[in-house]
Amino acid sequence: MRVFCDNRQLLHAPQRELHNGDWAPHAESPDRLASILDQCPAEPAQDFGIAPILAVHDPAYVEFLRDAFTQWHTAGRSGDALGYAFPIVGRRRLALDRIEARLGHYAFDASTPIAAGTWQSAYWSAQSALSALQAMEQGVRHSFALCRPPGHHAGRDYMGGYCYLNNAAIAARRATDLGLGPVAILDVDYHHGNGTQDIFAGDPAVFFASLHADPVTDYPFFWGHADERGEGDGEGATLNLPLPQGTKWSGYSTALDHALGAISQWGAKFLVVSLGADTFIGDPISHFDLVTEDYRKLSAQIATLGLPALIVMEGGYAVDDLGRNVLEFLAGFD
Ligand code: SP5
Ligand code: ZN
Repeated sequence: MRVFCDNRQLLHAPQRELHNGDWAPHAESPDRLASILDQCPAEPAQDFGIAPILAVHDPAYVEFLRDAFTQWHTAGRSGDALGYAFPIVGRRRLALDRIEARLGHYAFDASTPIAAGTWQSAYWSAQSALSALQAMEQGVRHSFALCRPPGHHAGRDYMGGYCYLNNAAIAARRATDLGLGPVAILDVDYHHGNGTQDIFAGDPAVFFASLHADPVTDYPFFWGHADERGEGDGEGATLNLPLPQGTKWSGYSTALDHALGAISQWGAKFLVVSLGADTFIGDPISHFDLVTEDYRKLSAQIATLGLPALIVMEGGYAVDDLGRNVLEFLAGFD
């Protein structure tokens, strides 16, 4: 398995996040990468430039990501840039220039601060996904993009859920552009991949299937319900399988069968897996009960599709176990 990761993905080091009305250390720490790199060494990313990022993301949003930290400090603020006012209904495309307004305009939550190295890390995280895709163009069947920061909560023009650029969507879009499709994205992070769903909701060329904690009880609450099935031409190309807290391998595996059946029936030729290891029993912010050995079963079950698979790292916050869980997952493909 080829593995891609860039050192610059370590630069993003947000200090804290809002948790139950108080500050907590930010769960998406650079240590997560070290835990995984300990188990599987990676090759550095190549630079594919900004074009494949702009094939998914709004140019004004990308410019905002690039400038926000500087603008925050120019405005006399200290620490990480974080919004506190979010336009909940019918967001108007106002070209406001106050940094607080921009932070609100381009975010849907307060867990996604912009720190000094955020843009660089997000950029190189996306380049790792593109590098893993290139390895597959050159002939490998499976490759792993060790992305961090993660991406699946980020939409075309918004950040949230620790995510800035949607690495899986950027790779999936490029895969379809290269003629490798039809592409299916299978999201097995504990949280619903609302950004990915939103990006491809109206797109019949990309199937999106997600297994996740029921948004009735879990973040991101407003998306990932079973009745979200895609929009317009993309209707039927979105499949949401919400699962209860406490889900173990047996229940998970049954739902996975359902998702794999749908992907196969839809006629996918290329698979992107959004891999979150926050389904692990020991995860500090999540409530499923998968154990380390289950990750090999999970990938072995996915591999029964027989499709080339690009694996993109998303969440997983039990840092001490993260590397082993990811290694188990990768091993199931061999
Ligand atoms: C990519 C991904 O897994 N994003 C998850 C985002 C979840 N954000 C809100 C969860 C609130 C829990 N806060 C815990 C703080 C512990 N330091
Ligand atoms: Zn997650």
